[in-house]
Amino acid sequence: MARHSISAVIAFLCFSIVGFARNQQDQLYSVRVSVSTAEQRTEIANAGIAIDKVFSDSIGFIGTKEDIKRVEGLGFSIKASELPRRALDFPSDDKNFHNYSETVASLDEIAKNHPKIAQRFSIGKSLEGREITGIRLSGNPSRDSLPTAIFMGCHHAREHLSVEVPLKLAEYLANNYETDSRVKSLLDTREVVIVPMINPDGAEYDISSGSYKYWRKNRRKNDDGTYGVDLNRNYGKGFGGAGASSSPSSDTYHGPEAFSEPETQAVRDWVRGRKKATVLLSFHTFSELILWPFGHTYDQVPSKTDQDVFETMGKKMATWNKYTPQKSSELYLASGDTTDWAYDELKIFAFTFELTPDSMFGGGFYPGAEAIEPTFKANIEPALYLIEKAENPYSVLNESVDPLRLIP
Ligand code: 0X9
Ligand code: ZN
Repeated sequence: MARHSISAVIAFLCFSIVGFARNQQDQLYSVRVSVSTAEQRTEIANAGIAIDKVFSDSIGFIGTKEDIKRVEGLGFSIKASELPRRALDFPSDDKNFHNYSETVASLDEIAKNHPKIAQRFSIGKSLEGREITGIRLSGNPSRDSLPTAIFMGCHHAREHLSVEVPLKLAEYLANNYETDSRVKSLLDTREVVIVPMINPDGAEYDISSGSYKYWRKNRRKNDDGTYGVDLNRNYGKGFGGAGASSSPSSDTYHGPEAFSEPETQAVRDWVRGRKKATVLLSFHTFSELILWPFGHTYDQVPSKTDQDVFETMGKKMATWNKYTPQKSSELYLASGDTTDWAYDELKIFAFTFELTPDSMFGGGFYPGAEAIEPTFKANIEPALYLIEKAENPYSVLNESVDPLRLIP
């Protein structure tokens, strides 16, 4: 491929991020590569790199020496700095983040305190046998055909903030049901299902040594002895295509086949069972983006009407959280993610939010517990909007229709 002459490479400062090697012995680097087009970024994604941040003239990722060599081998120049080791215990320094058992306990607590509207459920077990658990919220729990909004977090282990936001959303909806007429009318006419930790094995592994490991994937032991499948490359649409790696050691390893992993199988079967699911939001971190399908191709979704719905909803939600709204492929191609599958197979209007911070300078994957509350607050309105629009997402194309009037 073309060789790229790099003029401006910005030294990457990683003062607020921490790390141990992902396979214990490997030093990790924070890497900046000067690239400016989606095609160049896809070329890097195709080399098995998990791009964390896209700037107008560069991208950032976290990787090993081998990752750096692969990118240099493509002709790109890089600037890398070692990630320092700094003990950042979880849950001591970051004790307000929820580990797996605390997440389950929080969901149990919500269900216990609000038995009429909240029930905890499991969608299946992770590879290491943890229940992948969620909560169903509805003022009409006996009706099983209500329009359904689905929220998920933590496909990627190190993205701990993506657990906190859906967890807080569950608390917010449950706590405000009796007192907030908007929340009450939404829950009385809809079902909200929230699964905050899709990848519990990875999330637990990331915090298992008292230092964050920058772990992304699940904990599959691959045939070559490396660990992990990227769950957000393991879904069925476009599986194995651009921006997904066939190399098991890669952070974007797609796995041996679509839905090879118990975690994605569980999501697939559970989402298929939500017969009236119309909207879905998969929380990730970071970069402050609102993304919609397709991500595995530069092509638009086949329906121009659906494309308009995605764009209208995405841009509307951005007015509240101030994130950048865009079609996923404008960033770089990535195949086999949740949203492309959910839209393609089930025509669910499925979004990815890349939460706070905006960049590595705000702490990257580990922004600190002080990020939890403001990030949640910024995303309340977008979440309520999605729940409102679950009744009829196409109503967004006619702004004169007040969505609350559509509630039967
Ligand atoms: O690469 C991903 O899976 C997501 N970014 S992250 O930094 N959280 O890993 C973005 C997925 C967006 N979808 C596509 N670009 N297809
Ligand atoms: Zn992610």
